[in-house]
Amino acid sequence: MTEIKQADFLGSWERQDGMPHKGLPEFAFIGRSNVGKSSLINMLCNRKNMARISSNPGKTQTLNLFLIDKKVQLCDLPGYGYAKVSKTQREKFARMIRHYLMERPNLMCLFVLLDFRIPPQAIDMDFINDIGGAGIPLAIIGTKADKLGKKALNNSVLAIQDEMLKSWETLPPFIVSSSEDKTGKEEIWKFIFDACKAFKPVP
Ligand SMILES: Nc1nc2c(ncn2[C@@H]2O[C@H](COP(=O)(O)OP(=O)(O)OP(=O)(O)O)[C@@H](O)[C@H]2O)c(=O)[nH]1
Ligand SMILES: [Mg+2]
Repeated sequence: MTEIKQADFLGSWERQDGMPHKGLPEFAFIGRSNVGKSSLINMLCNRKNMARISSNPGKTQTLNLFLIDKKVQLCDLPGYGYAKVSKTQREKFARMIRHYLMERPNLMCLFVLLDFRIPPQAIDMDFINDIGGAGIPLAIIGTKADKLGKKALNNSVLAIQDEMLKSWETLPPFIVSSSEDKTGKEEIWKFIFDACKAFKPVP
């Protein structure tokens, strides 16, 4: 059982350059606005509102960094594709995210979150293909599993995997989660700590 003893909010940044990494491995969370990124980080850290959440999409607007038990960093990213923010703002977020993903020296894996209640969207697949194509290690986390029954959940998993197999030969790791009932918590921490074994400290 992985229990987190300490989770600290390190701060918010608009650019990767100034973000501390303390020579520690980092894992980032991305996905469409409202998919549940901030909620998932809180669930993983046993916190209620460490990463700020909102039922209004577009809540997270900066790169937010958390230090876990002084050995791993988690980064909460702004959502992509939220129609209600201006085009200029969306482009700013896209640049911020891309720069972070391309330049972050200690990034071990990007978790791409997909809402199980919504069929795979072109914007998600385009993002996954783009980032995967750029060689950034990624894993998929399906969110809000508590909202679906067993059969619907199964169908949703299959629909996502079918969509991904259109452009991927082998599927990236796939984890089912719910921040509501803590489904996936153990599996995600296990994934993180296993991946950390391959971390080579960066200067
Ligand atoms: N039922 C259920 N609701 C969830 C779950 N995760 C998140 N939510 C709800 O979904 C809404 C959005 O959650 P956030 O965690 O703020 O989503 P986000 O992806 O960080 O959104 P942005 O920061 O706006 O990009 C909130 O109303 C949450 O309470 C879940 O696992 N189950
Ligand atoms: Mg958020």
